Amino acid sequence: CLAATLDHGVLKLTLNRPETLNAFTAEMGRSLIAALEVARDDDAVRAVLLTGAGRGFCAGQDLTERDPASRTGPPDLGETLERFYNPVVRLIRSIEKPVICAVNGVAAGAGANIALACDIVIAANTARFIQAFSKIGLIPDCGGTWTLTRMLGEARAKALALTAEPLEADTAAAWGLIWRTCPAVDLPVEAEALARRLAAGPTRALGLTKRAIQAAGAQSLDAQLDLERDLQREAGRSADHAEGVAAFLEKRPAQFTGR
Ligand code: LHQ
Repeated sequence: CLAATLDHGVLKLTLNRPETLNAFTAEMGRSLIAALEVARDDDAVRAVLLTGAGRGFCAGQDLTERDPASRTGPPDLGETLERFYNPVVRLIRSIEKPVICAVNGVAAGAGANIALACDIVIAANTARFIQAFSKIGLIPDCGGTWTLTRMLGEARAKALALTAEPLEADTAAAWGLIWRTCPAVDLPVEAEALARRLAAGPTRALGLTKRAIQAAGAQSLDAQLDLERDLQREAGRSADHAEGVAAFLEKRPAQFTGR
């Protein structure tokens, strides 16, 4: 249910249950967590590319799968989030490498919000984002209430979440919810090219950049200047910084190693 390949430093993870638009199962959750832990720990991985097989990206939780422990009563969805979904979102945000999401088709419920947790989202212009939760009496999860509010403001966040109306990918890009769209046929090639370019980059600096930008929303400019000082000190000591400057002075392309 999850295909993983490592090529040119890009760990490509493909949600692979196309007959259900890649709806999430417990097995898929466990596999995704394990793959993201590899991405975090293995130096050979310098970027992650998450996408879906078939015509959809991910339709959220597989609504046919019930937790066996809850057959006799209502399910404990808090437990489901803590076991499967929250670790995925926490990993995406804390891996200090670029995590790119190529949204190839509809992204609904948890599928939408896992996509939006990624660092760079590029979507097929045929894709849609649906906060489907209210249709089944739930609230947005996987950080959706946080992500949507930060990226769009309360007015759009609330309207999307309360109505569950689909948001076209082009509108999502115009609103600043995702980076950009491209024609659906071009998405695999464009996303792969972007992921490879980032995987060939100065991984340490990219990871520290991610950390700094994520910290920015929660602190003052003064504190952020302190953080930039500390992280720039660290970046300045990296082999890739030395290589970047040497390459510039020698008028040649830099050969970054990720260290
Ligand atoms: C599906 C699903 C699906 C199973 C399509 N499950 N089969 C929830 C609970 C627990 C803990 C944590 O968090 C969450 C978070 C959530 O994610 S809640 C939100 C769950 N997702 C949804 O409510 C979305 C349900 N799906 C849809 O509304 C539609 O399928 C969308 C709008 C995504 C796509 O519509 P269409 O393009 O018209 O496709 P379709 O509906 O015909 O779906 C294709 C097949 O995929 C179909 O099966 P079939 O055998 O009839 O061909 C669907 O039953 C199946 N499928 N989503 N979540």
